[in-house]
Amino acid sequence: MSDLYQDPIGAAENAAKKLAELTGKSSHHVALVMGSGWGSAADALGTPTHEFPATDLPGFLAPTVAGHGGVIRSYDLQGPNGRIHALVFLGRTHLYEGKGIEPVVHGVRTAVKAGCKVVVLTNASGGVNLEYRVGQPVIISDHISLTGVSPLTGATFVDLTDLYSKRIRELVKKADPSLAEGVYVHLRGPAYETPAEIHYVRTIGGDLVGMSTVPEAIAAHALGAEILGISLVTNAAAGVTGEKLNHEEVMAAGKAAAGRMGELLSQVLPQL
Ligand code: 8IG
Repeated sequence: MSDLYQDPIGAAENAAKKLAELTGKSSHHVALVMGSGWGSAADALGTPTHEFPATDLPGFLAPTVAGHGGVIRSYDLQGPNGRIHALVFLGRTHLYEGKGIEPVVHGVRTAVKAGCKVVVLTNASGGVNLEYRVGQPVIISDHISLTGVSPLTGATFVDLTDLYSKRIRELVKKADPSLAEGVYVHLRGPAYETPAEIHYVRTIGGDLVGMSTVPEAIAAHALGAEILGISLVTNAAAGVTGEKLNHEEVMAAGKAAAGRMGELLSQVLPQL
């Protein structure tokens, strides 16, 4: 059995093999990672064929944050070109948990090794762009990484020009033309930013701030997957309103918008 830290790709292959055993599906086609508060959006996909704790697969850590489930579901969805197998992760591992980068990207690597050609990454974020409102979903058009951490090592010079697939973004905007697009800026956390840091993020071209998604997008894309990122603005970033930030407010805003997100995902997913 490959060690997650010594041989992360081998570890993902092991997890994919166990996934195939547990679901009886030799491959999956699309993966979805559900961020904070997005859990009930997954319910709009219908009844999963399988559901189990992520820790049933090798290499997955037990979750540490309230509302970050650590559950894996497999769905059979009806698409225009037949039935597709969708793999859904409820909850993810974050860099701020302090376990290093490998557990953060193990889920998406497992998904790609299980056959997923498309990975949908959802998250909750702070709105930096002054036009954004709490509860608004934003399609991620690009990102800026401010963590100094990459999931890749060695001479892995991956092109990130079209990291957040233009093709898929156009499909999503066709389904909901009211959706905005924005640049997601990744910070390690777990502290939220200072108002000065948010001013800096806005100055360098950021629209959203958050603590996830970027390493997963890079790791999945490096293995050949196409990426869609959708961010739900659950609070105004520090200094935008003068209000303080709290985790409960974030979870509540996520829950409130889950219905709209669920509809969007169930409409778009089968087409991917
Ligand atoms: I939800 O304001 C959520 N996640 N870094 N800043 C950062 N991450 C976040 C925020 C925020 N809101």
